[in-house]
Amino acid sequence: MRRLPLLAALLASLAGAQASPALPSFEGQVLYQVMPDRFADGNAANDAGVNRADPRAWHGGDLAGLTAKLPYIQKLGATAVWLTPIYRQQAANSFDTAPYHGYWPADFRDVDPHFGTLADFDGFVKAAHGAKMRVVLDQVINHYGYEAAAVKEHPAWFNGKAECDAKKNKDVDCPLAGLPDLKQSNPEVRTLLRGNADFWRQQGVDGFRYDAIKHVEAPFLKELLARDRAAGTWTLGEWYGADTGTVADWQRAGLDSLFLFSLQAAMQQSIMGGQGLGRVASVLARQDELPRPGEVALFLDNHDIPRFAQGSLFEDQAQTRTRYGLRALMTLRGVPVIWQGTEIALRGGPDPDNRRDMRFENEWTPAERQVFETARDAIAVRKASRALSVGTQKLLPTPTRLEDDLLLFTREAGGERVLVAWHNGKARKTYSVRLSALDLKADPQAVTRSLFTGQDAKLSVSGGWLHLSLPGEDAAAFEVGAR
Ligand SMILES: [Ca+2]
Ligand SMILES: [Ca+2]
Repeated sequence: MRRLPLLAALLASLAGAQASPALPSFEGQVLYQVMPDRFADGNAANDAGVNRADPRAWHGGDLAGLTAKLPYIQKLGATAVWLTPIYRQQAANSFDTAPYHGYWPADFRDVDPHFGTLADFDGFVKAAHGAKMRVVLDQVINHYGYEAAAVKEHPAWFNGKAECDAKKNKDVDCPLAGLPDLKQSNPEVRTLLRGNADFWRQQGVDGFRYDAIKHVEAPFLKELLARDRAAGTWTLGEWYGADTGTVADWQRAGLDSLFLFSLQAAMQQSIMGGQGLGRVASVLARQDELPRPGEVALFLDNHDIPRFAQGSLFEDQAQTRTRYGLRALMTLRGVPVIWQGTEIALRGGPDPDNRRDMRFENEWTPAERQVFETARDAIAVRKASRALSVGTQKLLPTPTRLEDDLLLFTREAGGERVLVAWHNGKARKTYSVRLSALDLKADPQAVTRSLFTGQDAKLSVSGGWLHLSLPGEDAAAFEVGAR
């Protein structure tokens, strides 16, 4: 009898533990984004309608090609792959464009024959998992393709002109780019979308990237996310243009991660555009608003915006600044995402020019090889450092006169601390900043070199001053020991 209260307490604590299991997490991962049609063609037998000279046509890439290129993605150092949608697409073209991108689904529970079969997808997932890599699949929950049979078969599943005209939230209830807009308040639609998530979960997918969530009915989305979380599926939402406030709101509403578009824009303008780093600092300064800053998806570019390297007229400058951008990305708290080709500074303007075919090692120029080596090294440095991969991030107060050219922050995990310095000046420069002004304590030490290979960046501390010798337009990271 006397044991009962103890037992009751034990049971209660077990119940408590069950009520709040560990949340799905990608902190420490490096995600590589693939658009299968534009990545690698592993099977010429499924190349119906392929015309690689036409940027709006199918180009022949498929799951067999992606599976064959997993060693390449591993060599780069990525630990997870995000595939844009692989669903069976509408057969017809719309606006003279083939559904090569995957965002015009006709059947959410099958693989488009251009990409292969469900068995090919299973083979890919098994190969990825065998290589200890995770798989994130794009999920479309807002719409069907223009020409999908379901549009005529189930008119009640869609918002029509009347709904669009009547509703207050046009983003949600009006078609996005004219696409047949799913009405998530319809119970059949909810059943369909829940079943789609379960279907792909059963194929072994580790995470979902939810497309266009700005345009989806929020009550349904929250319900879907709760089911994913209960099943251990990590969720990454695409709210186009999201800033820190939107990311924070949706992390609270049940998404594990969203893309931080405001940081992408700031990095594009500062690093590639040569404008001051103050705009990056002002985004990073809002980090504490985020419930889970280590989960937020960080990127230089993706398939919906012009390529990062397109921000310079000059190819060589774009390559240099992409190397800077890749190193900078790997110093930040969050989940870095690399869009296929950014690791070689592939160029391209708005869609579809930003979806040029991926080229691999034997097709690279020496300069592209150099960008790749920088990317590979930066990822390796991040993965080797607990501070860089999963540590906290603290922005240091840079003196006002330097804030356009210099961004300083620390990353810290356990006993390990790394000082990060981004330098936007065009030429090599030595900065001396009072440690007290940085709110930083550091012991006098011999010269410390940057963690990045082949980079001539140095740090030393003497007499209450921090001295940094930094190359122009680059990001460096220095181990500075425990606090
Ligand atoms: Ca093919
Ligand atoms: Ca909608």
